[in-house]
Amino acid sequence: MTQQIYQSLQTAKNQGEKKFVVLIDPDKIRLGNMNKVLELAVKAKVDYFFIGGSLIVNNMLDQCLTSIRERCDIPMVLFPGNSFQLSYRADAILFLSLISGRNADLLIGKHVVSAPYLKMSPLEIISTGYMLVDGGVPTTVSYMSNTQPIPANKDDVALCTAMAGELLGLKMMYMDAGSGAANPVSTSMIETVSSGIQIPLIVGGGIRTPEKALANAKAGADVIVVGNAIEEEPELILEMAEAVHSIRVGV
Ligand code: 1GP
Repeated sequence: MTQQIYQSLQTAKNQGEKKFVVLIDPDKIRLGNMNKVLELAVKAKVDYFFIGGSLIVNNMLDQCLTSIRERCDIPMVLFPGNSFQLSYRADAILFLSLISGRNADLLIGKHVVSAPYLKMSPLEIISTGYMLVDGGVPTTVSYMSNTQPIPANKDDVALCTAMAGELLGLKMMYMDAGSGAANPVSTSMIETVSSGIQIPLIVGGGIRTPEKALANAKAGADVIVVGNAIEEEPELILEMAEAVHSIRVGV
């Protein structure tokens, strides 16, 4: 199994470059919007697509992956909300452990069930510590996972959680305020966590403006993920990608 995507993330981190990711939820994206999003993503040099959602009710995952691949080469990374959201048509999968919560099933249980399938798959598997941070509104993820997010002002709790995940051998951290969060993860929490870990840090949830995307990247996020805002206004892709890609730390 190659580690192409992970290696490219690590190289970018070492060089102080930032990556911009568009989250596509196969349940929510409208077909008309999808074509527009893909066209703009190519133009904006979006680095990756994350594909997933906490429910996926319409069984469109395979179709969504196929239609993206027909139109562009941007790598597709599964961001699964549950163990049914697997497909060999993607390039990689975030093998998520919900380390902000204390639900054993989402820390290791589901992983035991899906491990044999993943071992056989051609997917690049990237073990990722998933940290839900309170975004001001109850999110689908916190309800479905039956876990409490990390309080938004507890930077130290987030830091210790991320450090523990790194020490356990997880290869990336994903701090997420949840899709459609009213309050995205604060720059202060991003600074605190990024300064305490060496692995790539992904940040998403409730990012609605290029300014916030830029501020997060400056604060230490290596990868910025945006979903909702782009579903509503696809043109935002251009400005957001430009803002994130404009950063070269140490140059
Ligand atoms: C959610 O981080 C992602 O898991 C993206 O959130 O849809 O609010 O951009 P938004």
